[in-house]
Amino acid sequence: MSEEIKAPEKKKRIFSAIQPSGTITLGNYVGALRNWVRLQDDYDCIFAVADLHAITVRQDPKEFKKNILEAYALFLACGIDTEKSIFFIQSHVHTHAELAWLLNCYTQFGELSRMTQFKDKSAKHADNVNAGLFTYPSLMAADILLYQADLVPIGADQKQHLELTRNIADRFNGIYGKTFTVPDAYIPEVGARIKSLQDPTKKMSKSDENVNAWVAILDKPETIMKKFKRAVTDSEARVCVGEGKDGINNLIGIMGSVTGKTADEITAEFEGKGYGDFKTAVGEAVVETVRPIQDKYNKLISDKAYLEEQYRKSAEIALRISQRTLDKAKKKIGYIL
Ligand code: ATP
Ligand code: LTN
Repeated sequence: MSEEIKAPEKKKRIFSAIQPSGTITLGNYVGALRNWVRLQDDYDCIFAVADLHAITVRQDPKEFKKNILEAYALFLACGIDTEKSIFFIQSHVHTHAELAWLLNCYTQFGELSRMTQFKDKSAKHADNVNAGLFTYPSLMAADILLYQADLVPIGADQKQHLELTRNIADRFNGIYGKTFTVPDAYIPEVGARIKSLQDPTKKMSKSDENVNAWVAILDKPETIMKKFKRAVTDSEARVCVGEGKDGINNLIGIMGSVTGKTADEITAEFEGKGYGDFKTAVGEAVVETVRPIQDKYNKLISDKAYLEEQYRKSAEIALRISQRTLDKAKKKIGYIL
């Protein structure tokens, strides 16, 4: 009997990106970054720092440059490994801007007008409702479609953009024949949504002007402790999950996400203890989680040559892969290559 020889199964491809629009928060870490690190073994992963997207909102040049490199180094410090994954800076790979232009011509004004992020951000930055803010989703579609990604890990707020990406891909494929893989969203399990420490009905967001609302991965231990001590809670003074206890629910969620403990275990542990003790314990647990990341980050950020080697190497591979898709799309449209 001859044994059947099976070809090794091809790993699915994942693409995701994050904007360097501020300092990376605990919310970004728990909701995105940490999952990306875990996905690296099972998928063929391509990640990017989406710096082209970031200028849809005005950026201070010095601060912006610092944020891009900080995000890159921080991701490496968290465990993104350029031996396993491709991890590049979006503006280093020119195919993104080029495909985005092409896709703009296959995206309808009406579709872009319906995007909630556009409506929210144009209300928030009423003095700078630029065309880039409007066409932001076609650049995001280009990011994804260039790599023929099967899955895109995103937060719930990006679902609408992914839906539009799928529509653009379908439309293009419908006109010219199969050119792009139509990607699926990959949304992590619920419970990973960290809320603002000052208004726990809102998500923790790096662009929140109230610095006490978020904890940055690179915040000093004493700053982290201070922010947790100031966290908004309720007047019941019982550490347990409950309705109307958004602040405590959030702190329990944070504690659970950094220690792996369940809400019941946490409740049992803090039975009879006050909120002050609990806040201190959550702060300490977060400090312990970020400590090794910060140590690694500090080493990386002082070695600019190493960082450059990593992002240049990844950009080169990303360019090679994405150029194939771009050429394919251009050929189908009728361009002379
Ligand atoms: P901004 O304030 O600039 O909108 P943000 O902090 O809300 O930034 P995004 O850049 O929109 O973050 O998101 C990056 C990734 O982090 C997304 O995958 C998103 O789902 C995830 N993320 C952001 N905030 C949280 C949060 N509070 N809890 C869990 N995941 C989050
Ligand atoms: N819009 C996303 C960041 C982003 C992205 C992407 C995510 C840019 N390009 C491609 C997934 C795939 C955000 O603001 N979180």
